[in-house]
Amino acid sequence: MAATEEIRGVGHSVKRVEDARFIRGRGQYFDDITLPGMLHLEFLRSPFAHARIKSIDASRAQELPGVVAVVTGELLAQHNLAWMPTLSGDTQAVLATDKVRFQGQEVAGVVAETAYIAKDAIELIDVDYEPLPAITSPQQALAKGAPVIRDEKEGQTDNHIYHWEAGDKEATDKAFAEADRVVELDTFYPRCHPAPLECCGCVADVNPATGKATIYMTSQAPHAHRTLFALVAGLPEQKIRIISPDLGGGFGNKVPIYPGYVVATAASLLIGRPVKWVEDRTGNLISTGFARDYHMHGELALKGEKITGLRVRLLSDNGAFFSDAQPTRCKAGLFHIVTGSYDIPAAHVETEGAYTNKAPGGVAYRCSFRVTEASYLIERLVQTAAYEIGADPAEFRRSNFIKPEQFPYSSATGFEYDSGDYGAAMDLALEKLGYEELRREQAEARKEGKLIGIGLASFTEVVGAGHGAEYQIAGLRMNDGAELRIHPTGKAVLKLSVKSQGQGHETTFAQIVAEELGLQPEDIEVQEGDTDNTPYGLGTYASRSTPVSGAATAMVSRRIRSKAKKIAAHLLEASEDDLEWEDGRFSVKGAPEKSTTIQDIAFAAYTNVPEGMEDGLEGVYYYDPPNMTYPFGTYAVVVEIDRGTGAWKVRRVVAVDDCGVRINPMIVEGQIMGGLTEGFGIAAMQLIDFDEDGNCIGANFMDYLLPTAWETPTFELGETVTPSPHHPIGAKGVGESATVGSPAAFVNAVVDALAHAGIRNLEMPVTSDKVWAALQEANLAE
Ligand code: MCN
Ligand code: CUN
Repeated sequence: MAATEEIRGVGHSVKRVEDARFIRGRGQYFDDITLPGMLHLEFLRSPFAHARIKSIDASRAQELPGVVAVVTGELLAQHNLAWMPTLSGDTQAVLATDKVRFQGQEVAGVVAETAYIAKDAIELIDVDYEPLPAITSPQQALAKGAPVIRDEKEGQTDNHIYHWEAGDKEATDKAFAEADRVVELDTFYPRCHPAPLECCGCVADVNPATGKATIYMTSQAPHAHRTLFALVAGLPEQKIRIISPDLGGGFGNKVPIYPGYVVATAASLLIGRPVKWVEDRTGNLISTGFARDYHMHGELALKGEKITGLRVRLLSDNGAFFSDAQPTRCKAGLFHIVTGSYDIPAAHVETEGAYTNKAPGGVAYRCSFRVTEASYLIERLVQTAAYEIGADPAEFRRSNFIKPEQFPYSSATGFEYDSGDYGAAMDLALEKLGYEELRREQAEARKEGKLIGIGLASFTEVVGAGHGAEYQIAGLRMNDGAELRIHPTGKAVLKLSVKSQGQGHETTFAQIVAEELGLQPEDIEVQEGDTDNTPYGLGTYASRSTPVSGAATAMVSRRIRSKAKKIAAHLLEASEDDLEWEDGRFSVKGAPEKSTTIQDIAFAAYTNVPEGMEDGLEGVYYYDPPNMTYPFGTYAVVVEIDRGTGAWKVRRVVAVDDCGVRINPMIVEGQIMGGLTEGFGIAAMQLIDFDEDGNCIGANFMDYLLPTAWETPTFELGETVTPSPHHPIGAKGVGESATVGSPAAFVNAVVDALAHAGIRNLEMPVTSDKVWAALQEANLAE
């Protein structure tokens, strides 16, 4: 019986159960779904970044055999669907009506019997455009006399979106006035794109007889999407069923609602047949949620080796529609951790957002609401400060870290860090790296004309939104549910509101139940993604599944355990107070032979409950976290620079992460390696750029470079464990940590190789030509 075998609960590297179907090609993605009578949707996209639409003539397309309908903005407008609300209270065009506002924007959709016919028909649509000047930077956007991109918005007379600030301006000004030194850094976190292997898409099936809309879609947040569909389209919520099947990666790209989902659903509703939309790679790269595009200016006030103040000015390029997924309290999530791992008494941050003629987006890509940018800025700034005062970057960090006894720590911008031991994580990283020895080697090498750089990042992240009273998206509190049913034979089904895109939820969430109830993980099936069959919750992003839904899972298991205890007392004819719980069984204190297993209890729950008790062993729990969780770590990177070409090679990467208690250490390490690969890609090569006409450069994988196995360095991992005090099992989220923390470590490493010659900054992606220019500037080129 199970109880004699070790329970593979929290802390076990259980193999990923989902891989059994993935590696056999038996996953089911939305594109695997074919329904009878299904039609195909393709989009005509704008060739211009900014142009007025004078007319659209779709008659030739309409006549092509096999074309069922051409959907234009004008048609959608008749149903009040030409515009949709964004997650941050702006509006976004579903299909362009008056103007196109970025290259690649959806102008019309063709619905046809096959995708090939639909694509051919796209070519037959004649659009008469009047090109307008394109705005490709927020500086241009905010300049006097700039053409107004959002001229359709009432009262919008410029391209400015918001001004937010956080912290104490007066205290910060005082800290700077009293500083003995001020260190500054201007840097730009360029636009990049999550580029999941599977692009976005859906199959929308509105049944004309029942009125039920079943939408199979690439969604990281199926419940939130269903509610938004109900609000936007006016469909009754119980008549909408979102099914998010297996996803081929998301990385934040599948959080927003895109025109494709809306047009496919509207088309299915109007035509009465299922409609499939499959986005192609270029469509994905040029029109869906990009990330970053953030101009940052940071200043540190120093007194000796102590940081006494931080001042930050930000300028954000939000593209043509402001569509950040924006929880209320968060504003710019950057505010949460802009002071990083450091005890900085005064801070003040101001941020401006601007519209440009670029695709909307802004938050997504393995970050949590701009914390990636915050982490990058502070980790680049502290390194700069260390050079300026002639301190060792590691020691400088150490003397400014928040100390373990200061937790829970209130930051200067008003957030409470739950727990941390930054020194321990850094010590372990330095030890693994052999830091002292490497510094000696670096100095020796320099004498021989060789350039070695050592870069650190001691990041703090914030994940797990997050306290429903303060964190809401589109008015919805950011909570998550877990529903657990134990069947008579002691096997269980766990249903979750979150949605894995590859993170291994089916394995790890079963382990949480295993830990709490003493069932083996293989006896627990985890289900996600179907809104008709899972409890409500806001979904998977911002590494919130473990902090929120993971907590709900632990809590619902405990709720069930307390009912199980009552049943056990009945079965053992003992008082509840005399029972002990261990490894899946209750036994009578002092009489261990008198015991009953969770499996026996499950059977009794349906056959032999105490009088007056309701049958069954199941429950649902909606978890509202009391606070966010703050994972952290230190990443260390060693690089060598080729003085002849500016090429840089990564010699080593040491990554020490602390995400509290690790549920599945193997999966956590997989998350970290994946995240480090993306951090490396962003630092070294991933760039979505635009020419002056607003043409997107980076619209395919020839131009938008992702690291392959060839370029990706080897990672050496380490861990420390500082549990979250407010999470039921002490876990913090980890999915994004490595992408948040590592870009600064890579860039710091390259800068470090040149720092002795006065180089302080290189902009991402740090390509060889930029390093070559720096080598020239520093008289180090060979
Ligand atoms: N985990 C654990 N112990 C912890 C923390 C996490 O064992 N202390 C496990 C979890 O149980 C889960 C995985 O690690 O199986 C990630 O958990 P978590 O940190 O809670 O993050 P989420 O599940 O909410 O995933 C979201 C996060 C985000 S926001 C992006 S973006 C991202 C990421 O995960 N996208 C990914 N990792 C990804 N990994 C894959 N393969 N594909 C993506 O699209
Ligand atoms: Cu910011 S990307 Mo993840 O939160 O889905």
